[in-house]
Amino acid sequence: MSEPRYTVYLSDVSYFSGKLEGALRAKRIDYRRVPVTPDILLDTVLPHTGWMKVPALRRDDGLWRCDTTPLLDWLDAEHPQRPLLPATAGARFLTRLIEDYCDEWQWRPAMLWRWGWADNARYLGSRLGAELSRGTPHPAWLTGVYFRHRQQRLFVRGDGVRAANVDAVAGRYPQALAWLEALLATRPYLLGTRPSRVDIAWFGPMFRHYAQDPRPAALMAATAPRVWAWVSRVWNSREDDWQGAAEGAHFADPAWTPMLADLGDAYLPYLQDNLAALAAGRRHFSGTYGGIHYPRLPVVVYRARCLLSLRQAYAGLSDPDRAEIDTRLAGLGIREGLTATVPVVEGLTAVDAGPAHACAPLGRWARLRAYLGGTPWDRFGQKT
Ligand SMILES: N[C@@H](CCC(=O)N[C@@H](CS)C(=O)NCC(=O)O)C(=O)O
Repeated sequence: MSEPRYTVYLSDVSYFSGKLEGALRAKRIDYRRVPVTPDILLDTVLPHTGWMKVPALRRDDGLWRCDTTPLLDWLDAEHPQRPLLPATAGARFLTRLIEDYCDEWQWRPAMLWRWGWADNARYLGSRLGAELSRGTPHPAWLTGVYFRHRQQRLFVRGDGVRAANVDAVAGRYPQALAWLEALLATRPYLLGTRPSRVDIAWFGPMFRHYAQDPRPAALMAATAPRVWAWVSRVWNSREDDWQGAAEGAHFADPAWTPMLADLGDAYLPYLQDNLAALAAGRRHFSGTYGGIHYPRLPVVVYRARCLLSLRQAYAGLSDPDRAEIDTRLAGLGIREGLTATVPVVEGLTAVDAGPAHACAPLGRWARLRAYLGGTPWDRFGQKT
């Protein structure tokens, strides 16, 4: 049997690794799985991609790709026979918006549900500890305790979650379940009869976090059986899904409206404030988004780049496509969020569609710092 063309470096607990694997499986592309260890991250992934992040994909000719959104665009162009992106420009644009929202705005509640309760956090800490102690002299339990605290410090408290807003932030998950339950009442996949990028976008939070972490999984099974079944359907999607005519994209369905309304009401204002804070040279900012107050949010450079990408995608639509989108999104605050004047940040570019950036091997201390700290979240996406 020949070796698969692609090797994917991944973690079995990772949001974005699950997202990429869901897409590869839906497109029926064979790949070799390499669960990472610290040595693989430091000696293979980091030098070839510039980041201590998973997933990363290597093609058999040595080409590396990382960062799932541009990576999946590239994969659809390389393998057009089972396209995950919708055929029309308007539906592709709405897909891009929703994917960005799932990647960046659903991340906080997914991290809270994983790390915010001691029982769940202990379980995940022990899985992460086993993964990140392999090949090191550190005991798995100690590594687990270290990474549990690191994740809580960076992605829960460090991302604006406090006693005053914890219930409201946690409530974003049952809210998302209700949105998806409503959509899945009339179709097997979110845009119809075959998997699409919108399924893959929601698969990020829903698969490795919500469907597999014990606490949110129990809630999904009990309250959202259609979502529970859909998670398995995406993972188990089959050749049959691609037979027959593709149904048209269903963004016209009013069941999409509450999700799009949250995008306009909460996510885009947050992205604008993040960009404004970056332009002002700040490291933190506070704000109220979708009725929830978040104190001391970190300025995340990658998300400033996301806003530029979304603005460019909107501006790049043809006049008739933009008019159609504007009609669908009327009153939701999205057009305003994508066209408001924003400050210029010197050197800031939209999310990169090119190959991964290699970086020089690290010295001993830099290796230790990278092992313990990873790629600083707020700087992810800046060229090294
Ligand atoms: N935008 C990136 C995000 C990748 C990412 O954040 N991956 C997480 C795992 S889900 C990671 O590797 N985190 C390492 C860390 O926190 O240091 C993508 O879409 O691939």
